[in-house]
Amino acid sequence: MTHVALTIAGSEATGGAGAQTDLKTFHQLDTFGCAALTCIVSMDPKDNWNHRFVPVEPQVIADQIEACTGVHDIDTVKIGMLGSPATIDTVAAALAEHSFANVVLDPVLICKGQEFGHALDTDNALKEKILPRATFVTPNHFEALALSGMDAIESVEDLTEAARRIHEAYDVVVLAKGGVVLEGPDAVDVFYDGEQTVELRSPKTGEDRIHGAGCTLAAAVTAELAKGATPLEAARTAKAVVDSSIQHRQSSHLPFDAVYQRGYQG
Ligand code: PXL
Repeated sequence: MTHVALTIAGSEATGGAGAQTDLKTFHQLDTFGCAALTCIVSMDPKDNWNHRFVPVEPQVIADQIEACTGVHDIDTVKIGMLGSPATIDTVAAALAEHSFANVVLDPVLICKGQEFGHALDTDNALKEKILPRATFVTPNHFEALALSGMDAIESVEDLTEAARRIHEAYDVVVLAKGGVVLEGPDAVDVFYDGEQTVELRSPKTGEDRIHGAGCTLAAAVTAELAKGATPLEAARTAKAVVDSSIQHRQSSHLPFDAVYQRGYQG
């Protein structure tokens, strides 16, 4: 029987990030993916690809989660972009109702082209209502600063300290991503589960950010947990999936390339 993974995330129409990317990642990792959309993002070619953001009605989000959980036995979910306090309330209520074994949170506070103020709006609600229900969180550099309360993260040691603080504050497994922000030849992620600290490294493929890398990492963790992997195994596989998806990246008219999961062989 194929394992099922649910993503509760936004649609990024062009296929580079969000629920589209989550479903491709689930598929590549042999899990049956389903998706409850929280918002519709349409990047604007006439406005420097900034995000046009339309939230999905709270009741429609609840209905989608009800459909997915009614149709399938689901114990592992991924949460991506939520984008508004009303959406956060709806998703928090669904998490309370279903008590999924694994809740993987990509704490999307801001993404390429998004207005800073808009992301700040949801910041506190996410910390207050979603993070306490997460079991695994995958902050990037910016999100690790916001969630740890640290002033700067400039080294792998700082990133490790951030992962520890986030674990302590929210009792979650943390996979903190250094990405291209930390200097050095490698892209370093730090895994911390309260006992083990593990640095996951791969050579940087360039100094540019790749669209959808964060979504892919969290989705791959989700797929692996759904199949029964331990959190550390899931993190290791996810790092390899992101690496491969960056190698096989898709270029387009956007100023940045997007991940493509197709090449990952496992
Ligand atoms: O990469 C973060 C992200 C997540 N979800 C949606 C997005 C983006 C960035 O564009 O549009 C829907």
